[in-house]
Order: sequence, then structure tokens, then C-alpha cells
Amino acid sequence: MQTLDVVIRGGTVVTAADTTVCDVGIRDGRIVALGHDLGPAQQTIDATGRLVLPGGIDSHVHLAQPSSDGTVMADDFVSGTRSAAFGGNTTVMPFCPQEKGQSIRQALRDYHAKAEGACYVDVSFHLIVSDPTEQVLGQELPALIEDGYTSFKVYMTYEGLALSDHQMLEVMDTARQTGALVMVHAENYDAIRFLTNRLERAGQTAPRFHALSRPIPVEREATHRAISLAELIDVPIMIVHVSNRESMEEVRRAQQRGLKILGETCPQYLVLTERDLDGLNMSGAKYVCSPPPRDLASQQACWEGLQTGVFSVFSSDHCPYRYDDPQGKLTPKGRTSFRWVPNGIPGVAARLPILFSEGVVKGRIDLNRFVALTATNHAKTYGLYPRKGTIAIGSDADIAIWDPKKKVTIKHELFHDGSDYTPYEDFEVTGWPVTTMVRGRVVVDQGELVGAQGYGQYLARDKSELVKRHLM
Ligand code: DUC
Ligand code: ZN
Ligand code: ZN
Repeated sequence: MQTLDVVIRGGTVVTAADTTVCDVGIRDGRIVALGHDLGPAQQTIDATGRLVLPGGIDSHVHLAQPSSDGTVMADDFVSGTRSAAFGGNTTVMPFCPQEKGQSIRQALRDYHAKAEGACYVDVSFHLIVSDPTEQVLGQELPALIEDGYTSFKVYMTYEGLALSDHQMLEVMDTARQTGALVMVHAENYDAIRFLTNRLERAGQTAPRFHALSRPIPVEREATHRAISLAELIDVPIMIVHVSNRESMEEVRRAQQRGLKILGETCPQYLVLTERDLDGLNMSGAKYVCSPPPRDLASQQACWEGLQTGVFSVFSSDHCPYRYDDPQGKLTPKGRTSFRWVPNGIPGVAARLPILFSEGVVKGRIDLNRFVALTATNHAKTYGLYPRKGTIAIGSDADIAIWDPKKKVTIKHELFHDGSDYTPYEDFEVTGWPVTTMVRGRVVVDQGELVGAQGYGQYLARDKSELVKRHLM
């Protein structure tokens, strides 16, 4: 028998389907054996009393995105993938943004250069399409999809990003023809502009008014419209970062009507509320993200979406800015109005502990659904399955070993990211990822970084199996 490189012994192995006490044998970065008495190995990891889960896949993170307003994202590929590993993740999927007038190929060259030699865990890129010209739609996107960039995000709001309904239809039509998956940021641009202007005229400019500038109907209407446009083209779409009941129910209704509409929610919609934006002085800026956190009833609706399968993926929407920094949340312009506070909060390392503790430990979801929501469904949705997202023979040995009883009070210093705060400071969780392994190599162990920068690989992706099945 050929010696194994690693055996993970005695743990409870959990996939989206099964829970089994067995050993995991690893050779050349892949899982080659599951069972007992697997024979000699160069390294043995004792996982008795621990859970052995597929490493988290976070299919919605923002790293190293350039901006033109003087703000700077707090995480590059080094700190972002390092923090991901501390949070039990083995693959993250950031977005390569196209600037208006820019070729997406050029944007990708720049973005790849930033990732090169930097990553601790594996990465794959979505695209952000902000300028869907004839050339982009007819030439660039079809070729890029064949090259493994099989998903792209479109925005229905934001200056410089918002697409018209006509442009949305054109992008969806390209996706329909090529088998790509479109991710939609669903908020009504004109409504936000109107409400923002009205709030500013009334002097209501503190961070907490951010939430009032984009209330639930803004999101619900855009969600409904995105779904209607997708129905016209007969193309699957993913509604990302759903924050409330009315939008969740739009997705659910579409699914019940047989449309292939996918949904995602995020930790901020489970454990934060708009009251968090009320903090004194500018401290509410720490929670400014879009859609904004809502209220307790909205949290309950997001749980319902996770429990019933309306949401198939749970992502962080990690979009980090430093707080006490003129290039971050405290940018001088942000003091004049919430409009200028950079939009987004860190969460790549908090995502899994929060869902484990609030979901599994509190009995809202079982372990198999936890794995589906945090790893397997991401891999299936975005063309990485079965290489990623499960524990099976032949799959990459991307594994997070969890201590399901460990109690942790979240402190920013645990996350090792590039920001200077976490919106989840002092939140108490039970269950913690104690060892993170990427392709058979331990990257984080017991709170220590032991992986090598540059070990993380870029992954070209297949087309989404959900999209392929729909188009068959
Ligand atoms: N949308 C995101 O997906 N992330 C951060 C900000 C935003 O608007
Ligand atoms: Zn978004
Ligand atoms: Zn995002």
C-alpha cells in the first residue's frame, strides 16, 4: 500500500448528504481514501471529538478592488485570503470589476497581477460588468466564459455601475447563449437617489440615515424586476445579499413558479440590525453596507430562507474598509453625508462561526445543511464541484476541522484581516474552525498561520451545473 501524505483520524466527517465517523486519507493534495485502518501516513492529525467539514467556499467577497474616490479597500489578496483561512475557508471568489470604457481582459490582467503569489487559499474570479458594449457582449464575455470566468455580477444601483433594464436584458441574453450565471445586486437606483437627496436636504446625513435611503421596498422592487427580466430571457440568475422577508418572498414565489432563481443571504442579515448604524459620532459607519441590515423580523425571514432552501448559498459579502482611516469609513467626505461612506463590511472570517453557532448549535439548521450552505452549493452553483465543496474520493483535500464545543468571544484580532475592526466584536459563538487545510496542506492551525503566501491557486471554473441543467 502506498503511504499516505496525511490521515485525519477519528473525526466526524460531514458532507451535505452524510455524517460518518471515519478517517480521511490524503495523497498529492487530494482525498484518496475514506474509511478505517487506512495504513501508514507521513502525518497524522487526530480529529477525535472534532468535526471534519469541507473547507468553506465564500463565493461573494470583495478584495483589492480599485476605487476612484480616494477610499481604499482594507484587504488585498494577502490579508483577505489569510483572514479567510482563519475563518475555516479554503476557496474565496472575489470580483474583478470592469471600469467604464475598460476592456474586461485588461481588468483581468491587472486583477490577476494582484493575486499572483499572494494567496493563502484558492481563489476564483467573478466579473463585474459595468459597460456592456456590443464588443463586450458579443466578443469578450463569450470568450471569457470559455476561459473559466463563468459568472458575472451586474448592479441595478450605484453611479458608474447601474445598468438600465435594457442593458440587464442584453447581459442576461449573453448569459443565456453562453451558459454563464448572472449575479444581481437588486436595489432601485432612482429610488435611492431620490431618498438620499431628500434626506440630505433635511440635514439627515449621519450614517444611520444610510438605512433610510434604501428601505425594503427599494430592494423588493428591484428583486421583482430582476426576476421578471430573467423570466423574459429564460435564464437562471442569483439574487445576491437578500436582506428581508419581502425580497426573500419574491425569490420564493419565482422558485415556486418554476423559474431558476437562486438566492443568497449573508451574516449581517442574521445578526445585525439597522440599530447598529445608530452609534455615536461616526461609529455607525462601521455597519454601512448595502442592502443595509434591517430588523428582527427580517432576520427571521432570512433564517426561513436558509431553512427552506430559498437561499442555497450563505456568503459573507466581505467588503472591508478600515474604520479609523481617512481612506476608509472616516473619509472626510463621509462626515458630510452617509452618501460618501464607503459601502461594505468585513466578514470573511466571521461567516462560518456565526452560521455554525446561531444556526447549528441553536438548532435552526442541521450540520448537513450548514455544509451545503457554506461549501457544497457554492461549488455546484459556480462550477467547482466535485473538485471543491465536498469530502469525497478524488476531491481536493480542502478541509476545515472544527471544535464544535469551543466557546469564543469574537475579537477583531482573531481575524487577521486588513481592517481595524469587525462589526461582530464581542459576539459570542460556540464552535470554531481550529484547523484549515488547503489541498492537503495545513494553512491555519490552532490560531497560528502555518501556510505559505502564494500557495493558494487561481481556479478557472466550469459552467454552473445548475445553469447547464436549465439550458439542456
Ligand atoms: N454590494 C456588494 O455586493 N458588496 C458591497 C457593497 C454592495 O453594494
Ligand atoms: Zn452588491
Ligand atoms: Zn458584494
